[in-house]
Amino acid sequence: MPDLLQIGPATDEMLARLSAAFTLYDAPSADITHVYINGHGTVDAGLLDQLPNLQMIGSYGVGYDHIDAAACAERGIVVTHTPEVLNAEVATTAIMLMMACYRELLRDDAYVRAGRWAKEGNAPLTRSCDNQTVGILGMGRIGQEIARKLAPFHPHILYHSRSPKDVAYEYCADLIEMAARADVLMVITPGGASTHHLVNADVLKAVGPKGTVINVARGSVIDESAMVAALQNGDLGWAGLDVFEDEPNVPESLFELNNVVLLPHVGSGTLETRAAMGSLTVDNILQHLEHKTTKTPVPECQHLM
Ligand code: NAP
Ligand code: 8YV
Repeated sequence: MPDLLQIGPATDEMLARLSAAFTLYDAPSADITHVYINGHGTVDAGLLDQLPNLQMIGSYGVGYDHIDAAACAERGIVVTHTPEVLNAEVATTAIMLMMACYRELLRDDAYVRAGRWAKEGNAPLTRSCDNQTVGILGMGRIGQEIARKLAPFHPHILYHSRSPKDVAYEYCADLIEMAARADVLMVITPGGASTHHLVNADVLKAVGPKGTVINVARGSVIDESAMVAALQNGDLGWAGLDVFEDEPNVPESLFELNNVVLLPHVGSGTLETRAAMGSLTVDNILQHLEHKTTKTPVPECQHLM
């Protein structure tokens, strides 16, 4: 059987399918032809040098900023990811974070648990999620799903990306201008060098004390120190965060703030969606083994198929 390097955990179902076709290893060697990687490991030129016979990498997740895809393509190694199957789940997470911020879900839950309702009366009023101006940074597969799922809340949708898309929402060529107009800035671009600290102190200032930032993209897209400072001093109103710059380490100063909702990178983390991602990841690996083709190569590797 051919040799597969497993980087990070996989479900029992994925492991059963992979081990029926490969011998699985947890360390690199010259005999490895395929790699399975959970979204959180790293594949760089140093690792590729230790895998001279590598043909294909199946990554469990749509974002692949943890893999040097250009270096893989140069060496003829195909990288696959899991687009589309998680759009709906990640969009739900983004909207859930927006609602938790707006309706003070965590504050009011704590209010009831602490017995304050009976002692002090009704909790303070919150803000409505209806009729908000939502600026979506990254109008790709997931950004478009967020816009569609928000429709019952009658938002005015603005979006920013490097180029306009074929959608019915208002394109903003200037990110700061969009941030200034938006009540909520939803961040859903890829990670990596091209988006590093795209949401900087100036963008956060433009969102402002009455505004909310939601990040379900990558922690690297927001200047986290600037965001923490803005949340602490009231220059930014609220933040709903699924992702952080140095996961799983989260700045402890965020734990003391009441104007944040924090999640441990679970945007796609339901049983149903993770099963679909797992199936697609393994389908790609097995299809490559049998036919040298794949279902969902990353853009950098499409010419290799
Ligand atoms: P996608 O379809 O490729 O969409 C990405 C969007 O971002 C496009 O509209 C793209 O438009 C825009 N963009 C890319 N670079 C940009 C830049 N430098 N400045 C402004 N806009 C930029 O990707 P997707 O499937 O929606 O996924 C997006 C990302 O979500 C993934 O890469 C991943 O990092 C993250 N994600 C997170 C979770 C989670 O669990 N929290 C789950 C899934 C995905 P232009 O190319 O025109 O700029
Ligand atoms: C996963 C993700 O958490 O798809 C992505 O880009 O960030 C998430 O869906 C991750 O890939 C699984 O470890």
